[in-house]
Amino acid sequence: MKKENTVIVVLAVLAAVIAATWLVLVAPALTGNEINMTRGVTSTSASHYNLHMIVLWVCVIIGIGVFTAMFTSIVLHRKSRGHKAATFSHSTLAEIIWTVIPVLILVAMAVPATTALIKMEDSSGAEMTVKITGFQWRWKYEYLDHDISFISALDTASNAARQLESGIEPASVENYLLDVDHPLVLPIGKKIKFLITADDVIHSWWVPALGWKRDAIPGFVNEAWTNIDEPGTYRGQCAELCGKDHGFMPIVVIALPQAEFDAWTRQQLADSQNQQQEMERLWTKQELMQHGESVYANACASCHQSEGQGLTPAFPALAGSKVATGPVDAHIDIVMNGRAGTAMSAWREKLSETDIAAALTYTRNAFGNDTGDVVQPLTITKIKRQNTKQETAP
Ligand SMILES: [Cu+2]
Repeated sequence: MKKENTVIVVLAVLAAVIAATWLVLVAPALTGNEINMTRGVTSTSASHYNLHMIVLWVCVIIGIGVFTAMFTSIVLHRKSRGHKAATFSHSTLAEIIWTVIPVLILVAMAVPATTALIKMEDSSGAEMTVKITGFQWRWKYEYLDHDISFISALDTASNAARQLESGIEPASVENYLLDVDHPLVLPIGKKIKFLITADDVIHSWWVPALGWKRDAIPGFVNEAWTNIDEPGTYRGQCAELCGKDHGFMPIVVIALPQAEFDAWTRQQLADSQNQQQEMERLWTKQELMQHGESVYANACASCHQSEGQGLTPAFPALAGSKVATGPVDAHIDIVMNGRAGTAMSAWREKLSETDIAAALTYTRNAFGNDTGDVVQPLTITKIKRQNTKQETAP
């Protein structure tokens, strides 16, 4: 090879290697932000990362080849050195080469990609199952093997800071819009299957560190699985545009060693027994008003506004409204089952019986709605049981 050619080849190789090294190593070290794809914490995310790196290096090698050829032609075969353009218009050999080589490269990359995809879809041999249901705008988690279920919604601090009138600076809230009241707690080193669905519109359950994302579609049950390697807190979000508060339904997964997970499940069962007892006792009006105020702030205020003034035309005012000051049975029905054709969704699965009773009592006695009505959690429980009976009756 001529000396000039060698210099150009060496320069092209160096440029490509420097660019790739910059992307993968130097830029993250300088900026503190990962520019490259992250490795994640599961076998699935690791296989995606490895695939991505293989493809990246294939691209680097192709880049070296193409740029070397290009710059060799531009610099060494330029017109000013007396070179004339070739006049041939067809070369069967060249066409065969530039078809066969890319096909071989693509086939070589498709083999590991397909293997990873098949493994991702295979949830057989799972040791526990969690059902995930998306609602506007919260997630319900049901641990099918442990008799545990709860709703996970945006945490109170983020929820307060996102309301403009609160005057709270979002930057002052840690993990702003990425924290929830009840995180999904999972054990590490265990194959966990997820059954993912939705109860209103399409949502999408996505935690990047796990290495996948699945749509939650009403009427469909999508499957996915994970096996988390390291304990930690992993955050994600709903990844499907699902309405007004789409940006406010984060996901938090806490991965714990098995023993800690077992302790957590025992605590959850004890808590749910307490909740059951709370639901069955008679509450005073003052207790319901106090609890109702916080339920209202978390669940109702984003549409009906903090002082019940509403946001016309989509979200009617509750202050002085016919529903909140009218017959209590009709009010309970709207809150539990929603109102067709409006933005009011059904809350029976999204809030506990105690929360629904407290929110009803609060809205019927706050904002100048002095009805004096008290709705007991037990009343809501009875209505819920009746409805369930009617739905399951043959
Ligand atoms: Cu959503």
